[in-house]
Amino acid sequence: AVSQVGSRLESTTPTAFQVKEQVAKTSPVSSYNEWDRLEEVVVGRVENAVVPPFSPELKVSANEKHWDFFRDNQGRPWPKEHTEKAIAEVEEVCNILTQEGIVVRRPDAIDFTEEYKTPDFSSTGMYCAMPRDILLIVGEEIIECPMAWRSRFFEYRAYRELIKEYFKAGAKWTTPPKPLMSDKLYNEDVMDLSDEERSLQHHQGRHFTTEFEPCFDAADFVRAGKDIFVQRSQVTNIFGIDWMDRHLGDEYNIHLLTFDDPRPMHIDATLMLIRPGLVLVNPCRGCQQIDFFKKAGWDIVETASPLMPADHPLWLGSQWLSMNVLMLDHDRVMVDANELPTIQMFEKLGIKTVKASMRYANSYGGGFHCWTSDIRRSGTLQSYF
Ligand code: DAV
Repeated sequence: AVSQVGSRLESTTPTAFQVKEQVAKTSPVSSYNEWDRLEEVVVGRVENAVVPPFSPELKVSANEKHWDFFRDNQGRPWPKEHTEKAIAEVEEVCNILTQEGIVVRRPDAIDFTEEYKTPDFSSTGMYCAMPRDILLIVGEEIIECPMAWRSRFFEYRAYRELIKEYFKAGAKWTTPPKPLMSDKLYNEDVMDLSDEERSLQHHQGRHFTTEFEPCFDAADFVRAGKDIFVQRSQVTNIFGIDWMDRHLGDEYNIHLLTFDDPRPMHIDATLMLIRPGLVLVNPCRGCQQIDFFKKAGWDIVETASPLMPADHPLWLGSQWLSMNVLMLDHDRVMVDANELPTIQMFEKLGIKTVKASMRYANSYGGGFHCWTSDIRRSGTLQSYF
């Protein structure tokens, strides 16, 4: 069928066979873990970002002290001065990465204010600041994750120009089933529970998202070659994890981790894989399966205390973004210039620190790891366990 289609094309259009020839043998997308030498990375944007609706999914994730902010500002641009400072910080991050010889790509700052309506819900958008949430890179494949927040339903539009380009150059491109996001995906009452009660229900298998349909954010997964770790969070359900497990097949092992965390959303301020044999953990969010790493001979290091000032507006995310670092290779880490204890911790571990300030960028819910998605790292698929 392919050659028939090709033969009907205009002579100026490449035939299917020629298209295949043009595809590079090596994909521009190739990343199997969190630590091999970084060659190309997508860095998010907060330009045109909009405060998401004050919805149940937001309440269950954002600290209660910011609820008034969200109630008052939903659907509007985030505070201008703060956003300008965040933009400047992220520009500096891009400059540093470029100086390190890493190719930096950016999503399109599309309009997020427009209201959209599907048969199941309506919403306004949010931003394209956190590529780590939406783009899951497994080897040569880009997976556009079916995220659970209604305000993020159309976020993929900001990345489509980039993804099409990567596909044309040889990458594999997958979009898992899009969730309907009807009310059936959410246990709304979970947002009103105390942290204790929410944690209890979480460990008993009842969460903010139901098992109505698959949903997952890329940032709930961390990759160690053939072993991929994931948590069941407010935005990633078991249905979604099963989808990923079956999709990736026998070549990969998906391991489900559980943590003591009343608001689990994204694993990368809870457990971070630094390099083969070294896992960084959040001392306040115990991991119930940490023996898996111990038995494999890995060193488990508790991250240093964060220095984020209590009065700094962290609308999304927590002070633990201090451990949300980006490995440039086995021996170099990008870390917040303000987080001295974390810097000293890495230096003691023999890992050189590349420093930049992300305080204002942190306010939108992410550190270096969240704000980026590695497109290409050197190295191949390996087993580390
Ligand atoms: O745990 O502070 C970090 C992940 C955001 N993408 C937290 C949230």
